[in-house]
Amino acid sequence: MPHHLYACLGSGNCFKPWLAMNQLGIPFDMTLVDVLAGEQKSPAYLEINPLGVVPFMKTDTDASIGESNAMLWYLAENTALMPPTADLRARALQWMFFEQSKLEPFISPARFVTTILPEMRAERADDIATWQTAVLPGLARLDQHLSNTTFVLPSGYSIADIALFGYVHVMEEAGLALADHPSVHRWIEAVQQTDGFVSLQHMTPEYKASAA
Ligand SMILES: N[C@@H](CCC(=O)N[C@@H](CS)C(=O)NCC(=O)O)C(=O)O
Repeated sequence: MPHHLYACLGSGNCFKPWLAMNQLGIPFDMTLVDVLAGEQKSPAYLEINPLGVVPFMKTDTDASIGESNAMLWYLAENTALMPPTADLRARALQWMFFEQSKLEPFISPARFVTTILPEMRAERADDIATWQTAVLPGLARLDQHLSNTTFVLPSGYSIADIALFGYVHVMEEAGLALADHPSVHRWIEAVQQTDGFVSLQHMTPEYKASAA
């Protein structure tokens, strides 16, 4: 059995392992979990992932992996997406933890109530403003870092880029101005030019890595 990804449409976290498997040419199956309908808390899904979130992965050896960035780490083993030295791997992890602590917790909810459920925008206006402000130091740090490097690590495109790309590339859907972060903007375009890149809009169960 190939790897199996449980995911919901439009999610930056789900997009990360999906993109990595596509770019690596790894065959996989995907099951949609309808988060808007609460399917991630259904007894059937909780049997699969007791934490009740997506993404979740069952590997071809039946291992269970939660956390999008852990999936990236697993998938990148022995591939060009894994940085080649111990210090570069540690720096990849540094940026992947940074993504989960300084960027994703703010961009993801702001995007959710701004773009995915826009009917919530008015009632969550204060929260949106708080998230948009809270993410700015992280975006400024990333922009500064990317001002003198093509990709996050000097060794080239890696899982650190994919982890950051998941939510940073949709920052405008969270009401954040990409134009204020010119190096991030340039880096987004560089990621989109990498071999086998497929956009988030293509993330459906029908789209298969083997068809890329
Ligand atoms: N840190 C986790 C975040 C997982 C997460 O919060 N997923 C969201 C969708 S992007 C979810 O399942 N939300 C539904 C819920 O929390 O009930 C990761 O990177 O995989």
